[in-house]
Amino acid sequence: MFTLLSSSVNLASGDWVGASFWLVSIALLASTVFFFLERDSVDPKWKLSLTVSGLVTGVAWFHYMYMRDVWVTTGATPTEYRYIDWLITVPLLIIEFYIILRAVTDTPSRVFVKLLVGSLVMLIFGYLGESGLVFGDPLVPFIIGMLGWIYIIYEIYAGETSGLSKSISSDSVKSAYKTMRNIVVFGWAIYPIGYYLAYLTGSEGSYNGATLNGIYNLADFLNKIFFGLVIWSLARKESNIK
Ligand SMILES: *C/C=C(C)/C=C/C=C(C)/C=C/C1=C(C)CCCC1(C)C
Repeated sequence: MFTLLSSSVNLASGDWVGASFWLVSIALLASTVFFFLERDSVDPKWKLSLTVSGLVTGVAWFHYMYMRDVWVTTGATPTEYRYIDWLITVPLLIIEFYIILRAVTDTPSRVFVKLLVGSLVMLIFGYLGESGLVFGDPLVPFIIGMLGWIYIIYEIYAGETSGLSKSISSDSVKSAYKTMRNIVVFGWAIYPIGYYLAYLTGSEGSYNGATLNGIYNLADFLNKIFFGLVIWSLARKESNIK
């Protein structure tokens, strides 16, 4: 399956972006194993959340194996790998809100649909901007993508999703919900900042693939692994595991 594993190209010393690909890929693999093993010891009610956390890190690990290999070989990595990964992992992260709310209160499925639509607008326009398809300049698709993200933030802080979260009675579920939505604001903000720095700061041609990949890698560590750990910690507390 992985011709990659037998690749003759190695990480060059001083290649910090390559090193970050390496670090994050191994951490994603370890997290995937961890979330699936831990799933056995929590209450049935929380198993689905841990399954989804493990899928997020597992899907990302798979893509990192490819991105890392292309990076060390060519010093670049296709935008497509990134966005195919996000297209799967972002909806999986967003569904965690729905799963957690559903575990504690009556939650209509439109809550998930709304968050999904926000994520798709954000990702589709982000991709159109980075790939240069359809739009001539990267600013307009960036702004539309930002609106998708802002809509998600509105939903989880003030919209229907937030309204449902008010009926959470358990303190640990309440605090996990708050941490998760803070991650969607502060952790997720790293991506548009990376986009801005890579595409919007200077004249055309100022695109910096090293900065962008380094920033996206850091962001993925936080938003996939740390996010999963917040859910894992919640599931343990709610299952009365010390
Ligand atoms: C695991 C991967 C995650 C959590 C990826 C999240 C990606 C974003 C929050 C991307 C956001 C963007 C905007 C808000 C504007 C347009 C450009 C994007 C796609 C980088």
